[in-house]
Amino acid sequence: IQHPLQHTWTLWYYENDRTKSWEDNQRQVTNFHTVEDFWRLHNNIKSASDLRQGCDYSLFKKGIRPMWEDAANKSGGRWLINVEKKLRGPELDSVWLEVLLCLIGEAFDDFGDDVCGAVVNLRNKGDKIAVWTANAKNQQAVLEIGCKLKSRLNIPPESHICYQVHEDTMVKSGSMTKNTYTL
Ligand code: M7G
Repeated sequence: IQHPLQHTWTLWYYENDRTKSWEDNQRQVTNFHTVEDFWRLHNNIKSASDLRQGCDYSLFKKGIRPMWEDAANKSGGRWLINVEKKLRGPELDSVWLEVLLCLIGEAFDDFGDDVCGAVVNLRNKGDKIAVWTANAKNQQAVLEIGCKLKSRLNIPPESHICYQVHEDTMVKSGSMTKNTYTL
């Protein structure tokens, strides 16, 4: 007997191939919709910290592409967690796993509909993990999702996480993007 999840999820892998467009470098790895298939997948792929610099994993609800342009993301934004490069290893992997478990385990209660997916970016300037939500104007949903993340990831109160609107990220890069909410 397999244990069904609330949603079917798609794992995406991004590899930075300069001969292709950003969109073409995003590839669907697989879909799953049971607890058992999640663990089978998790146990059989490279951990995030073993990906090459410049690569990403994304986990999104089936039907949502891990891109700003997708209808489900275009009004949204992301809670961004910067993970120092020295934590690339078991620490990064455990934060990423906890984020995945929050998603597939529907940790966000009444606000789960606002969750689109999550992304881990392996970058020379510092790794990033983000949870993408559907609508930056749904203040209550955004804040509740951020609070839940902060508590599930054991982020201390004095350490802040920021929410950035995709429309702002599109036009500014990286650390220059303004933070719409901070927790
Ligand atoms: P990144 O990989 O999110 O972060 O964005 P990084 O700056 O730390 O590497 C790098 C670049 O990838 C952006 O400046 C865009 O050119 C492209 N890119 C990233 N995202 C998330 C998107 C997206 O959703 N859509 C499109 N078209 N390009 C994106």
